[in-house]
This record gives sequence, C-alpha cells and structure tokens, in this order.
Amino acid sequence: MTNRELFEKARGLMPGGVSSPVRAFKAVGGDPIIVSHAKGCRIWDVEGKEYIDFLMSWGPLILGHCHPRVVKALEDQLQKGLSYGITNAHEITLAQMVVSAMPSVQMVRFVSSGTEATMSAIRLARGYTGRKYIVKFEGCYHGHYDGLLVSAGSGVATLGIPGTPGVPEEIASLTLVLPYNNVEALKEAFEKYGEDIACVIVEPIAGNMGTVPPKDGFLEALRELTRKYSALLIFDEVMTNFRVSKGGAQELYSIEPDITCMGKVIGGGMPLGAYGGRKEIMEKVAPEGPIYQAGTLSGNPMAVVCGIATLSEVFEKNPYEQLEQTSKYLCDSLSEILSRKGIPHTINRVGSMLTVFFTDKEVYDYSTAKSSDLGMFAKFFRALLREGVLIPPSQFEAWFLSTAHTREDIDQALSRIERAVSSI
Ligand code: HOZ
Repeated sequence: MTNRELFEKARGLMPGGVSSPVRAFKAVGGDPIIVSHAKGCRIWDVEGKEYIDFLMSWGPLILGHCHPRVVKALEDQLQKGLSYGITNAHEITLAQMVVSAMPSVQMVRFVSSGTEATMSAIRLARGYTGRKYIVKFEGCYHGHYDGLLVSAGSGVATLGIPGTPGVPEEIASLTLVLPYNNVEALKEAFEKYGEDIACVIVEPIAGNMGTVPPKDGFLEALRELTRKYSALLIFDEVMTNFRVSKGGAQELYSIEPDITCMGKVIGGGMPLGAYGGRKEIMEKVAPEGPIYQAGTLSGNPMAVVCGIATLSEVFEKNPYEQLEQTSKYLCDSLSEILSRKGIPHTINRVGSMLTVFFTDKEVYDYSTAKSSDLGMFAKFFRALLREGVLIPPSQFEAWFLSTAHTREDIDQALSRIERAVSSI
C-alpha cells in the first residue's frame, strides 16, 4: 500500500491518523509518510523511498537508528522478560549513571515519558513547598500535562491551538506565563507572586519553539530569584539531557537546578523518562515520603537496558566534539545555500540540536520565533521531503543529528537540500 492509502486508512481509525498530533504534517501540507524501517541516519517509507533523517524520532536517537550495541542489549533482555513490576538490577545501574553525570541529581525516579517526568516534578515541587503557582515560559513545551499546556510550544504552537480546551480554568490560572529570556518580566512576577510560587519550570535550551538558547544571565537570574523566594527551579532537560553534553544544559551553563526532568536520549528510543534532584527533595516522593507517583511500566527493563547501552556508548566515546563539528558544518553550508538563493534565515544551534527560522532577525523568544515565514518553512519542508531529507514537520521544533551522520551523509544531504532549495 502507498503512504496515501495507509494514511487514509489510519484517519478512519486514529484521530488525525496519528498517535501524536505533529506527525500529521498539518502545518506543512502534503501527505504524511508512513515509516517502514530505519538504519543509521536513514529512514524509509512504505513506498521504499529513503530519507536522510534529521528528525531522529524527535531527539532520543543520539547514536542513530539500530546502533549495534543498543540492538544487542535489547535482544539479550528480550530473552529475559519484558516487564517485571518489581525492581530490576538495570534500574540501579542506570540510576548510578544518571547521578554520576549530573551532580544536581542525587536521587532519581524513573517514569515512562517526558510528560510524566514534568507532571511528577510539578507535583513534587508543590508538595515540597506547600505552594500552588507555577511559572512557565511562552513557547516552552513540557509535555501535555494540564497545567503546562498554557502557551505551549511544540504541537500546540504548530497547530495554532488556542488556549487549552479540556483544561479547567482553575488549573490554567495557577500557571503564570512569562516571555523566555526576559529577566525583567521574571523579576516583576516574583515581586508580585513570589511567596506563592512553588516552582519555575524551564527548558534551559528551548527546543519546542524551535531551538532558542538562553541569553547570558537568564538562567542565572532564574537561579537567583527562585533561591531568594524559596521556590524550586525545575530544568526540563527532556530534549537536552545527554544531548548537548554528558551533564546536559546544566553542565553547559554551570547552573544547578533543584529538580531535573529527563527523557528522550536517556531511553535511547524506548519509552523512558525520569526526574531527579537533591536527596532532601526526592525523599518526599512515595514511598519514602508522602507525595504519590507510580507506574506499572516505570523502570521497564527493556527501556532501561536500551538507556544503559546508549549512555554507555556515549560516556565511552564522548561524541560531543564530533557532533558539534558535523552539526556546524551542516548549518554553515545550509546557510550558504539559503543565502545564495536570497532566502532570509536565522539558524539557531546548540551542539547537535538546531532550527532554521525564515527570518533575518535574531530569534530569542516565542514572539521572535513566530516571526519566521511559516509559508516558506512549509515549502522548504515539502521540497526537502521530495528530495529525500526528513526534518520535523513544524517550524517550532528542533532538528537532531546523531553519531551515525557522517561527513559523507551530510554532504549528500546538502546536495539534496541544494536541489530542494533551487526548486522553491
Ligand atoms: N516531544 C516532542 C518534541 N516537541 C514532540 C513529539 C510529539 O509531540 O509527538
């Protein structure tokens, strides 16, 4: 069956034909592809067409698809059981790896997704401080938990979904939303509500309004103000953990949050998330403390061994310099291609996560991200797809590279991109 035939069938069976909204290509038009298989930095659709993959499952696959060490770990575990519902030794190994990589994390709780991690971290912050209000930033996305969907990025931004239908006003009103990278707005909010703020949650490098790095002083101000008002600082490192450096964005910018949320790379492509922080905070989580959070598949052995194999490879090979070089080469060359064609653009990049915005202005928050020419993005996306390059089907997302993307792969991608751009 073709992509179109399968998608038509899917639409009758699943809302929008997808298991997650951004996969429907609604913002970019055209038929979504239906994936058949993937290997290294390449992915194939059911019609046999091959694409160089810069979506990389939205971030987890830092080693590319089907890395032999990861495949072997999963095959071995397959013979030993899919799920136990009782603690397994692998969880302890992975917990040790996480704690060793991030000094701010002394204890960790495994969950099954990034959404679960942020949702549980918010509950923990409220339970720990006894306060109700949370602060988030416009265009940041922390999964689809009710209180965090207000002014969210990712699919909410992509599809232009207004407000948060289904979320009671009473819950939404406990979320204070501020512009990203704006220290003045932060100070004002703390002056007004400081005593009632349980926590500030932030993507230390935003990825869900497209890639937007923190300006100098922004994370520092967050740390200082949360300390001053005894609120907790939560870093949502679901996109950045083990991606931008071994110790995540907190290592890159030398800021220690109180709680860190993890996902994506930590599970290497299997459903795994985690949240962790100082012992004194984490000990409030049940059964050690009174704040409840649980899960039948939490710490699932298949997911955990996949995470261990991925992180072991990353810790041993320390691929961050290689990722930096390949990603820089891609961005520099891509920028030349767009400039030659006279297309205004700004590329934001931190290590191997990046976004091409179609504006010549600096992009430093959600409103500047929204100034990108979305029509041009849609044309760019479709032209790339035609030529065999897959990027996220949304302006408000990040592209990801992996260790499987070699210089030759990037050169091949660039010639496909050049052909695509000349056809726009
Ligand atoms: N969490 C991903 C990054 N924005 C989006 C993936 C999805 O919503 O399906």
